[in-house]
Amino acid sequence: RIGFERIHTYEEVDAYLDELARDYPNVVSVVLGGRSVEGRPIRYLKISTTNFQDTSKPIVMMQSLLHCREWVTLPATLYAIRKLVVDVTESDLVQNIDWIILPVANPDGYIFTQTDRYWRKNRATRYMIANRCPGVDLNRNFGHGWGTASSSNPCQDTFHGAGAFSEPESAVIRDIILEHSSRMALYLDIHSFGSMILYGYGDGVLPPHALQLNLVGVQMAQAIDRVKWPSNRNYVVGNIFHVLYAASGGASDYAMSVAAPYSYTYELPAYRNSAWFDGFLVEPAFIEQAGYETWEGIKVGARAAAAAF
Ligand code: 0X9
Ligand code: ZN
Repeated sequence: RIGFERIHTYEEVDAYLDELARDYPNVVSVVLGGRSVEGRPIRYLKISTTNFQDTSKPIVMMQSLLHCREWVTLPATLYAIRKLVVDVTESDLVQNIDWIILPVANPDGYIFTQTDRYWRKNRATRYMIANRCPGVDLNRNFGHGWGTASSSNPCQDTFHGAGAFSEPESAVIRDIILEHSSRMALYLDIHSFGSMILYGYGDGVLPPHALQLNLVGVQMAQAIDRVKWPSNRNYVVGNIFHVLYAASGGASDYAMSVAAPYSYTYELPAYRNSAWFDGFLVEPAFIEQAGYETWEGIKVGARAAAAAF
């Protein structure tokens, strides 16, 4: 069983996926998408009342821990899984939508953060210089605009790798998106921190449906803000380039460019009390709250994207 009293390990999450598939065989299946640089399984859940056979249904996909130090993103996806499978209070979400949920997108990095808490990238060693500077920023390694607003220096936190999808971790996600491209209604890449809901593209170019994207983004943000941790600020919604910075090769940009009309990067808040200054560190008392309030936004996005599908 998985609770929200602490943030769980890769091994615990992996075992939990099997447990869910065993306990809820009619709605949950576990899929091995591929393996990380260090050979760890990258596994995701398919949640569906029709075993993904009803191709008229929209799909919502979400993932967390692409950036492995952003720990609070994991309980956010685990909370969504719980509300879709274990503690179902709004059954339309599972009846009308098929879900793909990938909780640990960067398993090597996540394990590395148990000892080096601020690691962001994967653990690729093939770009190292004089045995230093491993790792590719997986959120600069996707195929939309690859290499245009990212670093070619392996020692940087935004190092983009040898080419689009040079890393197995991003290739796994690409393959899932492409396999389901015709049905992908909403794609959510969950990051932290900053209390933002961002959409593409990372070079500031807006897609034709940008006003719709912004509208649904604001609706999600308002739903979260209504129940948010009181001392946290309201969410900011906008194009990544215009509200944050230029960034190429992002997962959500790629998903929007090939599949999902609604595609966002969530930047969850920094959950901390006054004595807590680092937004990547998560106070245990806020873990369940993070899941609860993020789920309010996800529901709104899922229903809007499904209605437009
Ligand atoms: O820089 C990033 O990868 C994300 N911010 S973070 O602080 N979690 O590193 C924002 C990425 C948003 N990218 C696109 N929508 N393209
Ligand atoms: Zn991130």
